[in-house]
Amino acid sequence: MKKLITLISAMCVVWAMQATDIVMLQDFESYNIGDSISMKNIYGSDFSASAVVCIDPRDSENRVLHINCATWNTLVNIAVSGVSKEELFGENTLLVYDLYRPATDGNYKQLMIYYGNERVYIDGSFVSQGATERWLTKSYNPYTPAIESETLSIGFNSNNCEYYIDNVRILKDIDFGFDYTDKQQSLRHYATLCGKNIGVAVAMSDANFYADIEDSTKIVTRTVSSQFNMVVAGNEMKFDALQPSVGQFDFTNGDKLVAFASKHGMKVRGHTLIWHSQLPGWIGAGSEGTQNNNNYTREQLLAIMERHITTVVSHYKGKVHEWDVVNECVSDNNNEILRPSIWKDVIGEDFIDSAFVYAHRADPEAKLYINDYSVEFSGNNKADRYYTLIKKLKNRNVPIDGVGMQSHLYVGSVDSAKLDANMKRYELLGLECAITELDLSLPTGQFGLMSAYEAQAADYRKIINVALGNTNCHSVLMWGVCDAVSWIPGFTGYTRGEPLLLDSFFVAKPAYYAVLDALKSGAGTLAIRHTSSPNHEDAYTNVYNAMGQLVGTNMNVHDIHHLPNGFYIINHEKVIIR
Ligand code: 9MR
Repeated sequence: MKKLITLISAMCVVWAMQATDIVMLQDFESYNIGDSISMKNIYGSDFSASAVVCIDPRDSENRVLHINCATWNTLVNIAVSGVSKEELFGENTLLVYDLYRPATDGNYKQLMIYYGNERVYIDGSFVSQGATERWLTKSYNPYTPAIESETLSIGFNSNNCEYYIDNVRILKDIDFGFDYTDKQQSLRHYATLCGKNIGVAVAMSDANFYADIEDSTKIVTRTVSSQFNMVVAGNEMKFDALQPSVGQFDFTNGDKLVAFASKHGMKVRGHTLIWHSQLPGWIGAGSEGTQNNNNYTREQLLAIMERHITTVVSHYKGKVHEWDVVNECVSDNNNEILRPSIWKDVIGEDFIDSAFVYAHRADPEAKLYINDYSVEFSGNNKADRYYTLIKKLKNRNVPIDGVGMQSHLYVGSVDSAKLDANMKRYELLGLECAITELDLSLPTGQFGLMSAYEAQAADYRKIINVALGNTNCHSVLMWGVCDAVSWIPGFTGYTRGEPLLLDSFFVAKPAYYAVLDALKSGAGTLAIRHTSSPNHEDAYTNVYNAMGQLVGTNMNVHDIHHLPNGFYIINHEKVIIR
């Protein structure tokens, strides 16, 4: 419980969390050490498991529940009192608990939450439960059950797991800081007005996104669809996900994402066709992507590449707007251009040319991108080697349309002038640019400090402003919908985190308002005619001229493109069309 009080007070010095009610269902403090909590098997079968109150492995003054489970489908029963079903499962309610896993606990398993006999939450798949040997806060927006019950059952679907839980609680009537139902309060609205794509990456393990994908009332789905006009799969369109066995393609999750995007009038970015990482085991490239365990020849590997790209890009033809064709091919070693990989080492440097040609043949309309990290700022060694490589590709007529800058950045590291110069040099080559995986992380020591969130907001604003100022930059995508799902904490050994626009409970941070404000100002001053492929679905109402006379009703970006040059008022914003 002590941890939670610290957490709440940390949140209160920040932004809107004060308005949210927190109801503790169980913190285990009223139990004696050694007390058992009942468990159940969801099928009523015999089970082998125990749930015993014990001392927190990290804090001798705190009591927590220790669960050992040897059988599948076996959950812990948590009594629910003083909270109605409506409060527990409201649209703006999150069920939250703290989870601690010892080093020996198996990682991939499936979380299930039952309310009485009805399942109200299940992980979309057997997914990673995050780091071991530290407390992690998990939050969920469960399904509304048809039944009444007094028991919530929580557990992991695995036949071998050990974990601790604490502070099972609900956050109700969450004040997200913005109104999801008002489209004029959305990033998407103003980005569309600016002719830009504002996107987000969603993954299988993200707040149940893929399981909730058809339920527009869920916090995660309505956040993604109301705030963004572009979406990219965090992992589900990578080589290992799409072709797990040789010649066997699995488009299940990719198709779900495409259907979601189409339903909500969003574009899809495809990520990624050829990469040294997240390759299926059958390629035999090993964990570093550099081995050739099957001794493929250049011709064989080219055939594998051609088959994968052709099948995937043809499957998504007309549905995936742009592809990261080659990902992270530039070396982190200043003395070489390309990183070692099975593709580069066996095929040769022209694997890049071939990948782009195969993709272009499969969908000539799709925009084809190269994509990499640490390539954002002109003058940086890797950024300059990336530029040299791309210039050569362009000079030999490789069908490349755009340059992806991943932008996994630290707060305080954004140099607007260098980012701007970088985008401009690509414009001179006739190439588009996109900020493809934006996150701006803070050191853990700065979590909770308003000054840190303001510095983060300032960096987000800088990036949006550079994107708005460069007509060849059409898209900015965030690498994750909220801080809880970011890859940064795990990747940095929990030394950095909180890099996104929304906090772990989907509440808007200063960074969100900075991006909204930058897009709003951009919508007021940008030359709308320069937009690329507007989202026609986003209709606007009335357009007035500078004299205040109505010149059009129910206009969308497409109609606005055809207005004569001049000064207009669109949705209460000043807009110059030139
Ligand atoms: O966000 C992805 C994370 O869930 C995966 O574990 C990780 C494995 O490599 O890939 C992450 O996404 C990466 C992206 O595909 C390419 N650029 C770096 C991203 C962060 O690692």
